[in-house]
Amino acid sequence: MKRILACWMLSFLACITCGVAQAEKAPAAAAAAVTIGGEVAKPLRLDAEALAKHARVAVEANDHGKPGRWEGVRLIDLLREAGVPTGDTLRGPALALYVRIDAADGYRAVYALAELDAGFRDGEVILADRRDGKPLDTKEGPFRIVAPGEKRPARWVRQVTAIDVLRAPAK
Ligand SMILES: Nc1nc2c(c(=O)[nH]1)N[C@H]1C(S)=C(S)[C@@H](COP(=O)(O)O)O[C@H]1N2
Ligand SMILES: [Mo]
Repeated sequence: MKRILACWMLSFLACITCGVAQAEKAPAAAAAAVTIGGEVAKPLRLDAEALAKHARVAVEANDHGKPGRWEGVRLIDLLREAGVPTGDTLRGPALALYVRIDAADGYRAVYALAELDAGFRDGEVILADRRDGKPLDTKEGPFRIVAPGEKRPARWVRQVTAIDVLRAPAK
């Protein structure tokens, strides 16, 4: 009888600890991904593993006069994977599309889709996950937009959670 009781108590304790551990893990796992949605053919949820499958690029830029080297993936490559028109197909009605970047703290900024496409502009806008060889810290990451061509880093959205393609409404 004693044995049965001890066994029951052990499994009860194991259950509780396991439950607590999972509850603690859940928010961190949810934050470590970026969704791509809105007017896209194929909505995506990108975590570090999914991002690693894309071509990596490195950009050098100044953040308030402080030089840095960020690594990540071109935003336009992610949008293309989501089925958004890019390159030669980015024409006509697609020029009314814009991209809203949302952050965990409620901050948001937009880019016109054409601003992100190499057929229109130089200067790659990237979704960065590393700075100076290290993963981004919690204030900046895990994912941040870096747009080296900008004179001020105000659209370099930190803690990116969602990227949505929207259409400017008709007048
Ligand atoms: N999530 C988020 N990203 C943000 C901001 C913010 O308040 N929240 N501020 C922006 C502004 S106005 C600037 S100047 C830069 C500042 O970046 P830093 O904190 O790395 O210097 O981040 C931009 N990205
Ligand atoms: Mo700013």
